[in-house]
Amino acid sequence: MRQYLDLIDNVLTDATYKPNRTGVDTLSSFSQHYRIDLQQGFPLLTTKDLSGFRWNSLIHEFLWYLSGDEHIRSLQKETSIWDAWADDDGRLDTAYGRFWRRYPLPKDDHRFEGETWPDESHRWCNSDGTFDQLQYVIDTLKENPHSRRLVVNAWHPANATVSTLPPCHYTFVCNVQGDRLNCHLTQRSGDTALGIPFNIAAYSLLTHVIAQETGFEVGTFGHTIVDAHIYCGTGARGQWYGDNLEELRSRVTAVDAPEEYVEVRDWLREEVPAGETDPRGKPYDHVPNLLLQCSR
Ligand code: UFP
Repeated sequence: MRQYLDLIDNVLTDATYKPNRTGVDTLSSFSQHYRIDLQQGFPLLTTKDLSGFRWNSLIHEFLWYLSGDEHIRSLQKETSIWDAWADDDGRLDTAYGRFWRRYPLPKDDHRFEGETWPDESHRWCNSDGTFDQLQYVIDTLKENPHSRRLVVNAWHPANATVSTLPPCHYTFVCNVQGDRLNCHLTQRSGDTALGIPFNIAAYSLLTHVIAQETGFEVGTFGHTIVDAHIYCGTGARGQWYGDNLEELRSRVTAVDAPEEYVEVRDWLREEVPAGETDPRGKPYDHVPNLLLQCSR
């Protein structure tokens, strides 16, 4: 996928050497942006192996986001990717789905006079004093698709100051043009070689799911990465990419093989059976249809 290869090149060209909290230094660049036309196919990169258990993890993590759970107990049965960040009971101090589906509303005595807030009986409020951003976006796409307010925000400023891993991909905006649904993701920090291929796949999947749910064709995925970096040190993280940039460069210029897309899609169709339920026991009805749509 040309856009991703250009992204890597742009990061390397524009980069500043930057130590950071992980102890493995990065080459970092500021404010990278690119767009992918999802009509051209599903952007599953082959520069990073996203097949097999990695795709399985991605799908289950994605379904966990949609469920709105704040803990990872059900997710742990499928993947260990969040284990390091959770406490012994499986609770996380920052969970994307919790903010997507259950963003905290201010308590009564924390509301200023003159401000308008939805009360508990409001259609997108949950009984636990939280707000369902994702449902708001889905309903509004059906009722008022030209709205320019279709924002889902996973960033809570106060939580972010104390969280061990505040959201990287912290806000997305849906936008309709004609009969197509576009999705724009803003990411504060992006590990271009390792994390970004997963982020692209997850948000492309999200765009497919929302488009299917609301009756639109998929459109464009737009992505802005504020700190787009490549780890370049040695040690655990450095080794993932090889210890030198030449190896990374040679890996990212190996352009995708279309057969691999097909292989992963076939695998996907088999692995996520119809009727599977989310942690609250609700069926993921959209998943099998989604897979058919992705495999067109
Ligand atoms: N990171 C990603 N994508 C993600 C995710 C993390 O690229 O979805 F959760 C990377 C970005 C960065 C690190 O290299 O993980 C998070 O560190 P920090 O919080 O210091 O930005």
